[in-house]
Amino acid sequence: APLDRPDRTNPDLRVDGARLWASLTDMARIGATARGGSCRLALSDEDRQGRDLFVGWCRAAGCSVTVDGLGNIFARRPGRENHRPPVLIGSHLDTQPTGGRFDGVFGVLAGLEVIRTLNDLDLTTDRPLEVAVWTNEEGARFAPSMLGSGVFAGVHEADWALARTDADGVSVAEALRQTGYAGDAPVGGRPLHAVFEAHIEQGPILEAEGLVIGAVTGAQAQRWYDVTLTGVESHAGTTPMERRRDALLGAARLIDLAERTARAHGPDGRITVGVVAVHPGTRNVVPGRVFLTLDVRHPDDAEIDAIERALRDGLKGICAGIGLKGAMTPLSADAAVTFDPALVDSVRRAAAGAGYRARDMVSGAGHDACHLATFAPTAMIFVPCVDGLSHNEAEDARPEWLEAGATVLLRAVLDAARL
Ligand code: HGY
Ligand code: MN
Ligand code: MN
Ligand code: MN
Repeated sequence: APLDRPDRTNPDLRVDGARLWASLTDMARIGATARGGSCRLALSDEDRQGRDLFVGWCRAAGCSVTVDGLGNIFARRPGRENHRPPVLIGSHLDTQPTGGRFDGVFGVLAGLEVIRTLNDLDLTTDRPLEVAVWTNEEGARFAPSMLGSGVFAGVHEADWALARTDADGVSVAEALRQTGYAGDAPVGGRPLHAVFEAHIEQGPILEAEGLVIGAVTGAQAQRWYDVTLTGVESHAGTTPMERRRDALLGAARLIDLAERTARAHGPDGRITVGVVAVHPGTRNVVPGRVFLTLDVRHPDDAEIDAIERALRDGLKGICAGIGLKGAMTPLSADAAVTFDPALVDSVRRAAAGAGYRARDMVSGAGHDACHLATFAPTAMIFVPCVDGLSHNEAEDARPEWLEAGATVLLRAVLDAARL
């Protein structure tokens, strides 16, 4: 029934937490892993099934759905003035291979829950609303991460992104065709009035402080590099240690240097080597070539520059010491983000109006919202996750946390959608 005061001060204005939880449970059945997590790699058949499920739900909720050239999905709910730029709620449905049931999915389905709640209230907003699913946020199948939102926001060129390939050489363009999500809508270039992304914190702070809402003021800088170390393959039995040009020894020294460099720039410096490929990879050949990845994070751009210098200089020294050739190639570099202060404040007020204590915080994880923030006023809403664990099949969140986050999202969106 329509609320007489459907604004953020109305204590009764909240989403249907049970319906949100049921949708998350239905989505989690797609790509469910034996250990209770999710595996829906970007533009895989599981991702296609999840996308199809979401699109069906949006159509059933009265939305029109468009797909752009990067496979980004936009479910649109008309307002009174549809010529005006929309308020957009977005996140991602793709997961890590051993991902959880909430990372990304919560933000997408919280957006759908906002639409469903407005339908229940028979409430028409002034501005149109859109719920977006951004392609390849995780960067697990195709690198770099946040690819679809990056092209939409003008951070990456569409052709470069479409040509990115996975480990089997399948391109983004080919995977879009295979899944039927090679849309014809132009990518980006259209104004958005305001952007919100609700997400689990993927860290321990909110739960440790007994809080349910984080008003995210920004996100840390992150850079991805490809590293190749080249030495000489040789016989494990006949090559004396002092004559070896062992690429894997070089990699081991670089990984140790990365650990020490992150700590030297602590407590916020973080460096991860997630992928190591050894060539030829047999037991009795001294490795001639190693490929590895570096994921470098720090809240401060100057610090991340210093970390990069330390890694480059260190790599040179390691290679000189063993007689290797080393190459460290930047793949993506996202500066530290500051979200829109007015929208962040509307998140704080929406939380207060709904009766939740909130705290400001900076995101340790990267999000699609980070790219969108370079394009339009953007803010994020965090809810806790159990033990702060994420990018793990045991990722968990309590229904009441998710209901709170979606209720705050509803209120902040209503605020932003009002003329
Ligand atoms: O890597 C990240 O920070 C994000 O979770 N994809
Ligand atoms: Mn995510
Ligand atoms: Mn993630
Ligand atoms: Mn995100």
